[in-house]
Amino acid sequence: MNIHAYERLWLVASMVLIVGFIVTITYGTVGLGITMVDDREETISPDDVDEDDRFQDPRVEQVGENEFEAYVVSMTFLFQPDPIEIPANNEVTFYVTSRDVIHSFTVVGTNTNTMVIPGEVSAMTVEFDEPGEYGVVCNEYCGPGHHDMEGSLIVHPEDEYSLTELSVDAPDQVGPGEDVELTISIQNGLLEDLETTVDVEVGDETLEQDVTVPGGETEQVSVTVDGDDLEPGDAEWSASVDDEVETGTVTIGDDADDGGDEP
Ligand SMILES: [Cu+2]
Repeated sequence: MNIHAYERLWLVASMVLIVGFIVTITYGTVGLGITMVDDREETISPDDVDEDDRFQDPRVEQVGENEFEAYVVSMTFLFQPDPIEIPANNEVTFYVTSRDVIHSFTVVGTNTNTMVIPGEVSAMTVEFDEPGEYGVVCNEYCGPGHHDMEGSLIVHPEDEYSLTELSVDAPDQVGPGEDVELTISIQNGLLEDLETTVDVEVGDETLEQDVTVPGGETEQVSVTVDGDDLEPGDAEWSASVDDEVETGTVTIGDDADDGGDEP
């Protein structure tokens, strides 16, 4: 059978196109690692997000030497936690769920992007090489505040990353000349030990104390400031560990409200 040269050319060209389409679709579905949000992860009722161990306290956790997990809750019109803070050059698995309607969790300028469906947990493992601040947006229309739904993801250089939390128990008031005692709890969320210094200021007095907090544990430090060194009146106090700071005020001497006459 004689086929005209042009006819043959078009036949070949259309075959190439069809093969090209199949190759690109296959690459898009398999090669790029794009998956559907499905039931492989445990499901969760949107009403029970507050009682769920994973999501009642949205957070980042270290689970292995270079492995972290981030539990993120999205809702109209925000993400929790905000900001999300992770270390660079470590594997981070994000688990994201929704409290209300369909959202997305999209880290701007990266291919970290997932749909977030109420009742489902979206999971994806990523590693950021570039420290910096990235925007997190929702790209599924979720209501009138959708355009304001944004969060941020801060990628810290690996050696500057910490998961330290500080809480301070301090008196509101002490009698004249009495010592002021601050009880400082330092929680170390990393698996490695934290060797650091607690800096305490009460009024004009400053004190510091070295502390080692084992990985995953909380250590309490008590710091006492001699009451004789403090002026009567309101004194500001602060306690800091690395970048974490807690502040407050303690009244030294008699409360001005209890009728005492000022000299
Ligand atoms: Cu939205």
